[in-house]
Amino acid sequence: MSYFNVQNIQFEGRQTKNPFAYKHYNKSEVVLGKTMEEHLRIGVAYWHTLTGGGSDPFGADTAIRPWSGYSGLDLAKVRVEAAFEFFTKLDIPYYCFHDRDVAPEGGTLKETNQNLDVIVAMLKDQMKASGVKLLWNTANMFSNPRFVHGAATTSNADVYAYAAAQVKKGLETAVELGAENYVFWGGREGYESLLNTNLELELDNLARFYHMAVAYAKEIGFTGQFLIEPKPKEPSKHQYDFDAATTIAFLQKYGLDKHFKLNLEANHATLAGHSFEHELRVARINGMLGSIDANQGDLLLGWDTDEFPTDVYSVTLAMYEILKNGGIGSGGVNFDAKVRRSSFEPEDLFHAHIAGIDTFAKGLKVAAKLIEDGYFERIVEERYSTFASGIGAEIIAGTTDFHKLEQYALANDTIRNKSGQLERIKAELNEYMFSV
Ligand code: XLS
Ligand code: NI
Ligand code: NI
Repeated sequence: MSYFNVQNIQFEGRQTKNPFAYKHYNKSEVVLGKTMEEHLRIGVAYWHTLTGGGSDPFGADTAIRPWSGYSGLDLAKVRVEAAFEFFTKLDIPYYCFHDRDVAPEGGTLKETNQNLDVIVAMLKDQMKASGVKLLWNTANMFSNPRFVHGAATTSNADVYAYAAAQVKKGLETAVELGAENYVFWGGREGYESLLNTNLELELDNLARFYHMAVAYAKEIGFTGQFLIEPKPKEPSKHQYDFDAATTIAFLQKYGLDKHFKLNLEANHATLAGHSFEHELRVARINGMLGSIDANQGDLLLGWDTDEFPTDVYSVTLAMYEILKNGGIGSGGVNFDAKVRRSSFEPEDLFHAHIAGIDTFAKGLKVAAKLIEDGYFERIVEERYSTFASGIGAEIIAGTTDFHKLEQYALANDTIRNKSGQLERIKAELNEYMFSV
């Protein structure tokens, strides 16, 4: 049985006119000592590609899918088969899911868990047969109305307990399927108004929740990496894990920083008023860069549009951060991205992933060349050269104080700044992108 009328996607290089082929992603090509497949660790997001149907707040689903026409657990089963055909045809190594993407909720928590068990058993068989692995799973604690006030930051202890039970099951699922990471994204972990919110209690409870997750992971032998995915807003008006810096400070305050890293998403960065590379840099210099959700937003729209990433410029700078991090570790490049509502045919799912994957392959190659040439390293070394000797070296060595620095400044009447030369740098960066 075949669900997609598309051949296996293979690398054909830049000359090909075949839209169902990779032009840059050559999985076995070695770049800086590792294959592209090992560098990128590409994953497909189940929710957008298998579960989502194109609805928006103003209109119904538009997507034509091979599984349209099924419902309930039957739909979930057909999706699993279609999913693995899709992953295999794309020839990518990973996928990611929320519990509720793969299996429907039942009437009670017990029934819901039973539904999940049926599907997880199928996923396990399919993973074994195909070799496709689970990059991460997570719990959807935002769609069901019970989470109206949050999950681990709810005002209702019964909901808190339900959320804990859900994550407990999620961690068991992670062990069962050999997930390499487990993600927390707190869509409803935030607040609407301070007028009725105990901000301190909610944050303390969130930390308690994470500590209990860490303890349970240890208890059941889950050795994957815990990840938190920051986002500033949507659906919450103010989300607690606002951005990388806020999340790192939270983890440090509550003694959780050794147990967690960050899963950073491009469109969440831009919603927080940052570039993607800013978020990656902040995580990297704090040893917290765990994984990425690859997508892009629209500068003309103020929400999480989750478009497939096609911006070579941004992706090159993101890949530069990942390479400087020494790689993405147990994380990967998860395409948390959806086809546009008007791209409703099944083939569009292939075009979208090919576009995103080729953009990352190109970004990887350009970033590798920049690193080989020591391009940014030279710029930065030169720009900060005043800290390499003289008074600057003393500042770095920690052998100065305000008295000494005042003495130096009083005797130094000729401060000379140099140009930052940003325009020249951008022109040269363009040349790297055109030529690699
Ligand atoms: C939503 C988030 C979500 C997480 C997983 O904006 O990106 O999809 O990646 O819960
Ligand atoms: Ni995401
Ligand atoms: Ni998102």
